Parts: sequence; C-alpha cells; structure tokens
Amino acid sequence: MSGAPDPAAVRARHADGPFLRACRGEAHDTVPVWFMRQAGRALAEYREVRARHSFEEVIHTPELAAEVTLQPIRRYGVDAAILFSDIVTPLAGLGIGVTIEPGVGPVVAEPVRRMEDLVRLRRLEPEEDLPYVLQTVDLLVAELAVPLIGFAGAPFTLASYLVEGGPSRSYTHTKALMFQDELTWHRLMDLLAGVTLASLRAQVEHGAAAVQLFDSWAGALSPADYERFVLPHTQRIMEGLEDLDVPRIHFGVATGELLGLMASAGADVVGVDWRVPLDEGRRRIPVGVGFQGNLEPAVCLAPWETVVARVRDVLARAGARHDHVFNLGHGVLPPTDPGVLAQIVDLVHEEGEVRDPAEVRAEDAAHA
Ligand code: 1CP
Repeated sequence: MSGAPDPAAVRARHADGPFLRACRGEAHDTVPVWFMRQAGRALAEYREVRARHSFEEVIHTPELAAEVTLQPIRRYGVDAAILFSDIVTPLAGLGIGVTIEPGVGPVVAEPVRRMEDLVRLRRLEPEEDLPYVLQTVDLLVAELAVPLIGFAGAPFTLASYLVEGGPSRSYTHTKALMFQDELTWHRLMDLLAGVTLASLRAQVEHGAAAVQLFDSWAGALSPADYERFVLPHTQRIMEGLEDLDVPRIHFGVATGELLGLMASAGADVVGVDWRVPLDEGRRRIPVGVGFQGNLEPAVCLAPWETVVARVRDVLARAGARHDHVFNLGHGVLPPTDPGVLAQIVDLVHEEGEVRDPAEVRAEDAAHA
C-alpha cells in the first residue's frame, strides 16, 4: 500500500459533506444527490473509452477505471462518486468463469447448481484477487473532492447470476435450488456473503467512505422467503462492516414489500425504487434508518417540465428530512441526456431544503 493515501484521513476530509452527513442522520443544508449507474453509456466520454477498451480491460486498468468513475463527477456535480466496477468482478477474481457480454450483462459459462459446484467458490483475498480494484480506489481517493462509495452485490443477486448462468426474469433455477436443496442454498449464500464482506471491507480499508450493497433482484422474493433464505446472510455482511464505521446503503429493485426487512439487516440507509411513493417508502423504513431515492429513471427521458414536476414530487415526499439522499429509483438509462442529469442535480441543490434533525425526530416520536 506504499504511496496510497491514509484512508482515515480521506474519510475525515469528506465527513462534513452533505452525503455522509445525510447518511448518518446529521444536520446539513443541501439535499445530497448521486445517481446509480452514473458512469456508463449515457456519457459520450465513456463510450469513447469503451470503443478502445473492453469492459473487462477498463476494470482491470486502474487508470481507466478511475477515469470513468470521475467522468460523471465532472459532468454532474453529484455529491458522491461510485467506484467503476461490477458486482460480478469479485467472482471473476476468484476464477469463476464469468464475463460481461455487451448488451447482455454477466454470463457464467458453467452455472453453479449443486453442492459439488461450490468448490469453485473459495475465500476471496482482495489484495491478491482484486489488486486492480483496490488500486483504482487508491487513485480515486487521492483525487476526489467528494466521498467514494464502494459497492458489492448481495448474495441473492450474485447467486442469481451464478445459478441461472446469466440475467433472468423469473429466477427459476435459483428458486428451484433454494426450495429443493436448502443445505446447498445456505452454503452458497454463506460463501457469497464471505466474498462480498471481504470485498467491501477492502474497499473501505483503501478509503471508500460509504458502501452500497446491491441486492438488485431480491424483490423477486416474498417477505417470508426473503427472511428465511436471504436475510441471515445479508445481516452477516452488515454486521461484519460495523466496526469500520462507514454508512451502509442497502438497495434492491421492486422491494416495496421488503423495505423493513432490508433495514433490519443492519443498513444505515435503505434505497427505495420508483414503484413505491417515497413518503410511503419512508413509513416502511424504521425511524433512525435513512432513505435514498427515488426518481423513476425513465422520467429523465421526458420533457424538462415533466422532469421538474417529478423531481419536486420526490422532494416533497421526502419531507425535507435530514436523512434523505436523492437518487434515481434504479440506474441511469443509456439514452439519458447527461445535460438533464446535470440540471436535476442543480434543481435538487437549489430547491431541496433540509430541516433541523431535532424537529424531524420530535415529529417521528409523536407519530410512533
Ligand atoms: O457495455 C458496457 O459498458 C457494460 C455495461 C455495464 C456497466 C457500465 C455493466 C454490465 N456493468 C457496469 C458498471 C457497473 N455495474 C457499476 C458502476 C457504474 C456506476 O454505477 O456508475 C455498478 C455499480 C454496477 C453494479 C451492477 N452490475 C448491478 C447492481 C446495480 C443495478 O443496476 O441493479 C447489477 C445487477 C450488475 C450486473 C450487470 N452488469 C452489467 C449489466 C448490463 C448488468 C445487469 C444485467 C441484468 O439485467 O441482469
């Protein structure tokens, strides 16, 4: 780690910014905003890098990965950066044959479906298995004027790619394994939780100031099944991060019925997708846990007057609470005009008011 910046000093530098203060439920004066998938195909400068390098090359070359992480920071004026990598990168680092196919997503040549297949999932040693990821973090934290969010895929979402062999709509093989062979299922989830925890800890040890756990596809499960088959593993990850004292954001798509359970896993902030009105989402998340969201990503493709009205609606539903982080309800869609995202950031910063936390807490207590 010679020459790498001191991670504690890096985090201290950003501690007073609105993003980390909102995540910790502390007073601040502008609503922080960042966008899931803010790096990527919406940006011409990203497409230019990708015209010369494959996705894997970008991730394996710290200078390129850092460059594409910084592109949206320069363009949008967002309050946080998110590391450019992918949720399957740690699995690829373990030597599991997983590739990112353009226009498809992660593809696993030999899916994992039986107990015998689990030998392919050994323990992750981030310094040896993912040196390029940690070097990217080092480069970024030395340069960034905003906090860096580290991230990883949660066990269910990772399992969905490993078991299906690629993106899926129904998660049939994944659920079949879950219901047919609970022992293998929990063993797989336990191994993946270990991989995710090791990857997140290493990113924080290198200076990431917050982490987001993406359980993008957990919304495919009922609350009872989520509680039985997923929650214990996610809890282990959240608990394993506690001593690092960085905000833990927990996000999934179509998780309206799971928001309370996702908070109970130990999150500091729960991401809400666009299907749930944000005030209703807030009610489903326990007091003391922050919330993030939730502009419908496709609204960014609408005429500007519509965008303005919908951004204002999200802000109104967030109630000027001190524990709100503005975001989309899922990732930026590739046809999005970057100019619109930059204008959304300005609008949120101009119009997003933040009330005194003491006032909000008194109100919460009165409603409890
Ligand atoms: O062609 C390309 O350039 C590849 C497209 C791409 C990109 C830009 C993929 C393939 N991954 C990424 C980067 C990425 N992935 C980031 C960093 C960019 C940023 O946020 O600014 C992050 C945080 C992810 C995380 C990720 N990958 C998730 C969780 C977030 C989410 O959107 O729910 C998931 C589910 C993946 C899997 C994945 N990787 C790539 C694709 C197209 C997909 C989704 C496939 C599917 O629909 O199942």
